[in-house]
Amino acid sequence: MQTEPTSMSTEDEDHLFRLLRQLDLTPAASQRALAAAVGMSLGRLNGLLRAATDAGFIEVTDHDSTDKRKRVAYALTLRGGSTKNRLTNAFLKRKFAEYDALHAELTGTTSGLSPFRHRTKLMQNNLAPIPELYVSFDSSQKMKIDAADLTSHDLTLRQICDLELLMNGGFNPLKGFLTEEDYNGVVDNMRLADGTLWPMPITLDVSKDYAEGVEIGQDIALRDQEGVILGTMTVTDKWTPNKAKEAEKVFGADDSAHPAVNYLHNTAGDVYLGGPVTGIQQPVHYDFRGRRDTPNELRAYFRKMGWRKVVAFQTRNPLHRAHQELTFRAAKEAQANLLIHPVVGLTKPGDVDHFTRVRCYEAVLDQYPAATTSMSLLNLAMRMAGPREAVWHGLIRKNHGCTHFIVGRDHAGPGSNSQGEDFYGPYDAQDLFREHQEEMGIEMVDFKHMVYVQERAQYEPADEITDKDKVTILNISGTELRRRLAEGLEIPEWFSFPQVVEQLRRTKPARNKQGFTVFLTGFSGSGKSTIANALMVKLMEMGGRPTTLLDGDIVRKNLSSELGFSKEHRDLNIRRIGYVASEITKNGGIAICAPIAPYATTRRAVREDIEQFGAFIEVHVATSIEECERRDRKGLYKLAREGKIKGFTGISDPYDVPENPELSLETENVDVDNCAHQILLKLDSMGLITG
Ligand code: PPS
Repeated sequence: MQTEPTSMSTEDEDHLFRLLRQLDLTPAASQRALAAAVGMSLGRLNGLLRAATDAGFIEVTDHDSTDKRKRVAYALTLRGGSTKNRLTNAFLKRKFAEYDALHAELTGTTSGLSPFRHRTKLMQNNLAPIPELYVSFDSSQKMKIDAADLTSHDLTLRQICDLELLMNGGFNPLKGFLTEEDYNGVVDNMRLADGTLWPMPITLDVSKDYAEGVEIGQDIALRDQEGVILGTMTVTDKWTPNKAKEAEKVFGADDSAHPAVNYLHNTAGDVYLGGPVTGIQQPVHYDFRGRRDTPNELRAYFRKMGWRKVVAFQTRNPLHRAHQELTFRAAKEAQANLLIHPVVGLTKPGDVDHFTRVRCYEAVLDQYPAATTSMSLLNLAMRMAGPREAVWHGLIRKNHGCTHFIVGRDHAGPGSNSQGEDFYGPYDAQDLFREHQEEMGIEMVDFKHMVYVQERAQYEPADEITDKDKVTILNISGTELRRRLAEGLEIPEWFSFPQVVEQLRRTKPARNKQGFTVFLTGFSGSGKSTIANALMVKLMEMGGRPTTLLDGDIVRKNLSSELGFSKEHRDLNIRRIGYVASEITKNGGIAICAPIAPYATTRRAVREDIEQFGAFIEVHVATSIEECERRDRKGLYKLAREGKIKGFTGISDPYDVPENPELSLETENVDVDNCAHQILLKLDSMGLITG
């Protein structure tokens, strides 16, 4: 039976800590070896083992060994694992206080060392290992099995990123998802309950239903999207947050134009759970494995290379020449080595995907002197919180062993709010960082906007150019770059490296090589199928891209044969068409769809699905209902009027006329060939076809 441990003396806590740590390392050691390792008599050890078993920290199992003294093995339970982590921190804190007191006695000053850090005398602050939340490999194997009995929580993509950085020390000093008290402190004044600076709420959001099934004190298993267990959490807090307040305080406005506010209101669960985490294993990454490093791996690398000062560059974009110049200057200014530290977790919706970006970074890395620069990928889920985000990024980089951090113009900016204005001022992030950098223990290298000065053929900070009226200043904005890529236009060498442009063009070919979807909508008998067929033949005559026709009737036969014409079924039918069209578009083909698609909201959803990958051209085949009924090719209107077909579009079921289609076709006095030709002209004007 498990008994709650009563309050323990410091000495008991130290003994328990030593015992749990030792059992985590050598679960099958003999009792004699164990007693020697933890520095106590066999009698005392036996008493402690019994107490730890009663408290549910360890389990004793028979062990198959020829050596009599090794017939039992001890394994940490889930509870033992989290207790070990808690006691480790308490132990370190106490030892540090003792050290600091001794230091003060000898020198008359405090040591200035922070309490939660492991340190070895000869190691520099930023190079010594930092605490992780993982248990040993042996314990993790056992915990994986024990956790089968726990309630599971399937982590979202954002939570997986957060958990990885919690477990590997990237979010040090956090030891788990925030408790309510810590959360309130972070939201209100960027501080945990104990006063430590921490600007970003790292919370485990869950649905109301899930939260109802979880009790305070319960351990839950944290699993990735394939069900693999990554860690456990002891739930100490459960509360319903005030999301509007969180949005105002953390992101500056409760405005859903901000991607993180949108996430908060429309994706995140309504209830937050908090509590300490015990790490079992890191999330698996199949891509760029050699380029991913934990904080301790990077610290070890810096130690090995003898890098004492390291300046980190955070980015979520491909690197162009301006970035290279900026990072060179930063390294020179800080007299430090350079770490390119791009985010590959979650960035701003619409960003260049991380696969392409990493290929771009790898191409640019050759442009840096190898001995001075390194690159590592950070699996962070960004929030685009500008100033607070900059401070958060700084703390994360400090945990990764960096001494300096570059903050440029509009750091982690989310773009414009719903009034079309920027959420934050361009240098707000630098101001907030500056205010806190001493306390953070990482120095900012601030940069103003870099522009190209043609006459001097070099990049310079915009505010340092004193002869602005005598020189030609060149700059290509992000929007302009996207336009040039989309239209296959030249991207000058002064702006980027040819290898980077090549990678970007591979992922986003010019519009006339990208896939797209033509989506014809209109009443039954309006002429959608006939026009769609003519268009397909014309596109096939031109050649170049595979073309697929997803006509209403064809789809209903091959893809949606079980569906009828209720609103629910029509929506499902259109979403299926949208899914297939988005796959075709993604893979560079042309999809021509011709369903009635009577509801505007469903058409909008399909548009959003497709526009991630290529253009969506909505064509309203605007034949009037009277004309369709007059034609009545299939005799269905007659049956609908007689009430023999229920819910017939235009007769007894609604049709939302498209408000802003890319093209509207009058068909009543125009032949099919001309209608198809009008679509071709539209495609040409959008740069989707040539000639
Ligand atoms: S929807 O609403 O977009 O899912 O409809 P769709 O799949 O395009 O419909 C294809 C054809 O089904 C016939 N039909 C009906 N249409 C509308 N309402 C009702 N109740 C109905 N029942 C059968 C109709 O011939 C559609 O014809 P076309 O000419 O292909 O649009």
